[in-house]
Amino acid sequence: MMPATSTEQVCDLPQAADFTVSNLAEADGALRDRFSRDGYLLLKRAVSPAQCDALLNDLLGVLSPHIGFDTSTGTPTLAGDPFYETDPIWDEVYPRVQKLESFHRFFHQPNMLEIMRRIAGREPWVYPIKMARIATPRMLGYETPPHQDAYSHHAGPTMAGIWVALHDVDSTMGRVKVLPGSHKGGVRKVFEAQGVGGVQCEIYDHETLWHVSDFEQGDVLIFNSAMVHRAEPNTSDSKVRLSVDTRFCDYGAPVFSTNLEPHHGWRIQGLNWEAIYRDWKSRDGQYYWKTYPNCF
Ligand SMILES: O=C(O)CCC(=O)C(=O)O
Repeated sequence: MMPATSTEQVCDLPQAADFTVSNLAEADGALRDRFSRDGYLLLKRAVSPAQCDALLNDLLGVLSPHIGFDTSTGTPTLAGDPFYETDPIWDEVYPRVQKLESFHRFFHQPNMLEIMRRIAGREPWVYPIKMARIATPRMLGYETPPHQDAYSHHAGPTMAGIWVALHDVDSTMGRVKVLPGSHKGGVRKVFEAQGVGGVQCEIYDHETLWHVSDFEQGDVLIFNSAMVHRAEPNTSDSKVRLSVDTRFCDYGAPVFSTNLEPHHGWRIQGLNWEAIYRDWKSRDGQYYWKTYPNCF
């Protein structure tokens, strides 16, 4: 099957079905079988509103005045100019996001670790790199292109992505979507592309059916390291999508060194662990990754 090598070919054939829905009340075996079949799991409302709101409020605190919150819709809103990863406004606010203790601790809470443990069936190790996504409107063409995390994180097969919607996300707000089953063909060639990450992977001609739905607050998307996923453009007038994600693997699996650095620490001066940890209330868990036995 010939790959489609341009963004146009990828975007011209959009077909979508709803995500297959999973939830934490299901048996571990059923969740693992579906994860292995589809390459992803959408766990509905797996994180409590209280946990989501606590982090959302902290994020909104450091994103002010660029992003506010519409209490009537429960949606973050853009207050000024739009921006995307690496723009000057993003570079101004992102170090403040990265310095939030609650942001780094979010995926280490017991219920989050339990979700990862249940899906992997093994003791999980949470990558130090933590990402916050700020998808603003009026940045069409800069959304995350189709990619596989196995490439971007130099990761092996037990690595998975875990992504959490901190508020409801409707179809105008730049939802994340997945190409079910695409993890089965291994790691693909990549091409330069505009948007977060700067590369997109091959999409084959027959791969036209994406899975996507609106997210509710607390929905968790878990994806296999080789599963192709992307973001839709944010076509709303002023709504902003805020979500957080990281990666995890079986404890002891090889982890590439860049995953031990703060997200964008490689290009934003002074964005290092020392600065991130400086004002935390507790030192617990700081530098936890230093004792990981298998980095390369
Ligand atoms: O949330 C997004 O826009 C992108 C998420 C993503 O692609 C990822 O976590 O790898």
